Amino acid sequence: MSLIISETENAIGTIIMNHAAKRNALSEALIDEITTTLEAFKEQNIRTVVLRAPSGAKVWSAGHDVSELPNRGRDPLGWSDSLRVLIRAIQEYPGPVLGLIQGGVWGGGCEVAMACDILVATPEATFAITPAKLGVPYNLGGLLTVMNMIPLPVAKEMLFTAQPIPAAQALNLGVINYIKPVDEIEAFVYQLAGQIVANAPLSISVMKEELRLLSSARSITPELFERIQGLRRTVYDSHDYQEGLTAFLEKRKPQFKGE
Ligand code: LCV
Repeated sequence: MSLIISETENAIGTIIMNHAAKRNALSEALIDEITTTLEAFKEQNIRTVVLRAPSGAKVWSAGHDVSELPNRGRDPLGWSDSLRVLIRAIQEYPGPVLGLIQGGVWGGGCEVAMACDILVATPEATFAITPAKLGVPYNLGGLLTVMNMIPLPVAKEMLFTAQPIPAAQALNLGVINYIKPVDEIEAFVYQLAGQIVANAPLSISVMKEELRLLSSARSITPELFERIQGLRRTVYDSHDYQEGLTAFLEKRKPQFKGE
């Protein structure tokens, strides 16, 4: 059974994440279907993509599929991790990806939403960045996505508390472009998409890539990179990382010891 619904109309593609039983947890299987569809959209010269959950969804995405995170001793967010593959597929798609957000957006799902180029959310939508809840050492690229989208004090609050922020606050911060009621959001998003596909696709896709390259341009020395990787390793090698995974899967509160 497919975990997404996809459709195309007038150079606009739609991908509906449709794994309600797991609250659209970003499993390898779900991510494979999304990235495969994005590749197919590229072949069909789809100029703009809408990424969404089914209308009325209470959860847009529950984030990384925790049951697929590796046990301690292995970087859970390495380059080839499926969540990282999906983030890059969205950021590198040669046309704007519009996030139509309804419901809760959790963890890696938040980063997927923030990898989209334009975000429109319903008033009930919330956004939570949750590595601290699980004991996960977020990766550099992921933190850069967060830093590029959210002012540092609020980014730190979201990362350190792992608590959701409401759509209204996300709008005030400029993380999302619009808030629209559930009975208006679809028409609004597709009208926006229509405006985009009426413009020059080459100009837009190159500007999107220029902005991606400029926003990710940071100088970091090999020594600094290795120091950061060493720090992250102390986290994913830790008791607390294992405890975070185990507690989630056992549906209980984790007991973190700081070791
Ligand atoms: C696997 C799940 C998940 C899930 N994985 O429904 O950003 S990082 O670094 O933290 C990164 C590693 C990451 O993204 O980690 C995941 C962060 N996500 C979260 O912390 C959200 C975890 N999920 C929830 O808090 C709840 O599921 C929400 C509030 C999203 C929905 O609550 P609701 O009561 O509607 P359930 O919790 O009953 O979940 C329904 C089924 O989906 C599974 C969950 O285990 C349950 O499966 P069973 O029916 O087999 O028990 N599920 C939910 N999230 N991230 N599986």
